[in-house]
Amino acid sequence: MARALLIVDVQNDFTEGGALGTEGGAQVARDITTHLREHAGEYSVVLASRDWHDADNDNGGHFAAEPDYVDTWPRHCIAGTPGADFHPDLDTSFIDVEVRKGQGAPHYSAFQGVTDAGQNLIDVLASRDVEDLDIVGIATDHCVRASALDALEAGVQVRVLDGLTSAVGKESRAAALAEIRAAGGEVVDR
Ligand code: VGL
Repeated sequence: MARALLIVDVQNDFTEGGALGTEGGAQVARDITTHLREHAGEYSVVLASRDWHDADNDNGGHFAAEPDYVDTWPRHCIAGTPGADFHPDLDTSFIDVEVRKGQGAPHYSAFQGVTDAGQNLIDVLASRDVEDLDIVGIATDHCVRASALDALEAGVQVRVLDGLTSAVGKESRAAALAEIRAAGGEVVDR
């Protein structure tokens, strides 16, 4: 039985100063790096996702000029731009497999993403006999939430390391963590 770590969307646009910056996002990048340096040996594979949107369309209604910050958002994580880069304080040398999601679509879950070779994370986990998944990253109440729920749905044991996540809103964060617990996931500090 193997355990994997999934790092969700630790990108410049989701950290302070970015198009959709979450409070504490840059600190999350640093703390995930510390976690990797101390715990990388516990993971058989380290996965990461990036939001990777098209520049020339609204990505399936995901972008809006007057966003509601629930279902519609300002433009963010445009493919190939600095906003879509990993935060510089995340040590990307630990990442074994990367998926990108959201090209022309309002994707939240990392499980909607694919590798450059077209593989999704369910297949990556299955091919490596991973049954336990730790999830960290941004945003707790959106992409971390959706990724955790998809992993649970697929029969993977999920632990969200909440101290290594940052959120868009305080109440939506609490609601997301409750939803993850109700679906069978574990929430721990780190
Ligand atoms: C996210 C809002 C819009 C996230 C992505 O990464 O959690 N949030 N797009």
